[in-house]
Amino acid sequence: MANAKQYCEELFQRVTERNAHEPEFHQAVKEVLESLVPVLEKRPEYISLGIMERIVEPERQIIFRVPWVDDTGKVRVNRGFRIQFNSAIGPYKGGIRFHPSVNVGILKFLGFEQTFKNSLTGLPIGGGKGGSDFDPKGKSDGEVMRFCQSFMTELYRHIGQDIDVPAGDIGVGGREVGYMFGQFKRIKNAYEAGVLTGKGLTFGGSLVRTQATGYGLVYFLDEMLKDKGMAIAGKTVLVSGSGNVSIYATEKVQQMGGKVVAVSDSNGYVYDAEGIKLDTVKRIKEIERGRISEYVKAHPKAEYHEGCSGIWTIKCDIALPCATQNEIDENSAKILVKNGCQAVAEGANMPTTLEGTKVFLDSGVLFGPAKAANAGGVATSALEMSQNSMRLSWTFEEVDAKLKNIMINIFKNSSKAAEDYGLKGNLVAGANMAGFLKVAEAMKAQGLV
Ligand code: NDP
Ligand code: 2IT
Repeated sequence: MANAKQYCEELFQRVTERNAHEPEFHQAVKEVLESLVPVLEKRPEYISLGIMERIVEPERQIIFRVPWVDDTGKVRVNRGFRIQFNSAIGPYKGGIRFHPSVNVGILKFLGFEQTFKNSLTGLPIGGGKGGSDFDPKGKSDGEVMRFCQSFMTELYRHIGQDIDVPAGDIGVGGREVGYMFGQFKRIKNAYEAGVLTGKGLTFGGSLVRTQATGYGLVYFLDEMLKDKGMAIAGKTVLVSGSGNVSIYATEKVQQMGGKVVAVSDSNGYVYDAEGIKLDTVKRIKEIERGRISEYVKAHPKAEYHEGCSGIWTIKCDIALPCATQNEIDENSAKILVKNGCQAVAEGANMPTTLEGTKVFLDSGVLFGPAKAANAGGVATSALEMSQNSMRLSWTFEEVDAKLKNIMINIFKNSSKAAEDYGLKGNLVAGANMAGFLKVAEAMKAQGLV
């Protein structure tokens, strides 16, 4: 093939035309295609076999109506989605997001990223993502349950432990997974435990799954730092968000001797110079489902500021974006670099814009991209599926050791791929290449499907 770079540029152009009004999907595809040019120069058969055209096109996209009744008796209608992106290496696997911003473009970017991330884990899971524009904020437990039941009443026909295995993401945690599992079991009249992951520990859930994304992120960060003779102990850390990923990233940083001085939510951020008291954050977010502004009531010396991007103006050694996509733009990246930030590891999916990523890479900041750094969550989901198939449960220590090992391997494989293609130290390119190669080989072997 004459020119891999030109091929990728033309393919990207077609992707933007065929998927108009989906800027997040374009962003995710652009980064991957740019990274893969050196691979395609060496392996032109991936172009001639149509692997590239197929890898940017979801295998199946499902969109459905979700009607439910709120506590006042009013009928509400939301939209449900499942994007079954790629099943070359295993059943579709990926979370469900409930957030008012959810649309097909957001879920396509997430499903696309998930395909490469899941490949990087080394486990047999394909890529998928789903969700709804339902907003769980301010809803009663009864409303959330009725919504989840209605959502599953449509979704159940598309999923299964060997077909597609959803889990949590923004707005979907143990409560929602429990309600969805209950409805699935009732409709199917079968106990198919492996159809969803992130389940409660009393009905097939795995130890460590709750902590896995945050813990895995910090294990990855630790590898990245150790490779340069650095350590987490003694470092000042910013962790955006205050949900599942943020809370358990904070917990692991603290266990390893780092000092987390700020967390946030979509309204604002809290700065606690003495170090964030995680018990307070857990009470506010996991139990009361409240706002992070309430933190200062318990700790009056801490400061609360409106506006979530302000967190990146605080001086730090390490930044862990764990809230949502595009939360660090070029300007925030420049401020972080100017203030001496040495490492960034992405807990959220695509939290840094392409321009922001360039700032970090050009400045020599150690940068762990989401696909690699946050893969611990889905990896532990795959371990949950294994335990469900075996009808066994491993101990906390066993699962945690497997998670750590997986994160070390993801770091090694991403670093090696970058080095193999002359881009030593560029984990963005390395993760994209290593994740892609396994999927591409499987697609090649399976023929034109
Ligand atoms: P949660 O719903 O538990 O927490 C999300 C946090 O991010 C909340 O603090 C929320 O604030 C904040 N947030 C959400 N949307 C926005 C927004 N548009 N602007 C600013 N802040 C926002 O979700 P998770 O912790 O599970 O997910 C966080 C990120 O990690 C997502 O990008 C997700 O895709 C990714 N991820 C999650 C995994 C998992 O296992 N859960 C695995 C891998 C990645 P508020 O409460 O105000 O909305
Ligand atoms: O983005 C992600 O990797 C997740 N939300 C977790 C997916 C999963 O299937 O555990």
